Amino acid sequence: MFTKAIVRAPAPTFSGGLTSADLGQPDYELAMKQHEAYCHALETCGLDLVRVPPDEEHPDSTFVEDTAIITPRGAVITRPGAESRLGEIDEIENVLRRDFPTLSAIVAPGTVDGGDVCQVGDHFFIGVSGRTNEAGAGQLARILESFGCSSSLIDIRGLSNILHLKSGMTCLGPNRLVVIDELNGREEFSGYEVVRVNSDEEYAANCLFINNWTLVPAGFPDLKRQLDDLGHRTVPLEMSEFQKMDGGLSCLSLRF
Ligand code: CIR
Repeated sequence: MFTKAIVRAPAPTFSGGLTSADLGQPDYELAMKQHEAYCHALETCGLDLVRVPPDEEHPDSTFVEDTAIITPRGAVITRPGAESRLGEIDEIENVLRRDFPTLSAIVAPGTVDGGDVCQVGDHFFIGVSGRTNEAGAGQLARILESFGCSSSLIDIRGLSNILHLKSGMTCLGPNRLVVIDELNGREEFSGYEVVRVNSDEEYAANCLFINNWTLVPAGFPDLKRQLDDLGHRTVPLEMSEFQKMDGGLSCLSLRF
């Protein structure tokens, strides 16, 4: 069970962040409303929120997930793969120190974005991507091993449609994965029950399982129906303004 989440509202500079989505400029006021609804949903799931002040100098800083990996056995400060995001870790490190007196860290030349790290019980899938390099993935694998956790690397560098591993897959409970077609069939996922995401609903692969609630982006009825049929308590959330900046549901919080 998760009890807390770190969140950071978008800064007024939000629209200046990195994006490849080609969906137009985000509306800042609407992004703030969507973020507040997201925070409210996390509270409904039973989480206490740690609200970090917005950071105007880092337009992507609302995507806090990329700055740390948190496990029950320890936390790791990442080293984000985009240079413009490197400075985001300082404030998150200060906040995490309150709960994790000992923090591990990814160091140069390694880079890791938290969006590339998918936890399934004691196992972690680590995406090697345009943001997470092999050096960073290797460092993270060794740190996780020291926590008693296993990991496997999944190379997504050939997939142009996803930024991070978790843009294309999610873990929903002990044995269930939600996976886009391009990632389906990988041998790393054998042994898991796989829910397939329709090719026209790929964005919905980034959903979020918290304390028996399943947050899903609004507007993707096929995946919602599949999850409802499997007994998930789904909560649709409007995410349009974050989608414009390549961000999904998991990116907006660090849960522990
Ligand atoms: C970026 O390109 O870094 C941000 N605009 C989006 C980050 C999304 N984060 C995530 O998927 N974990």
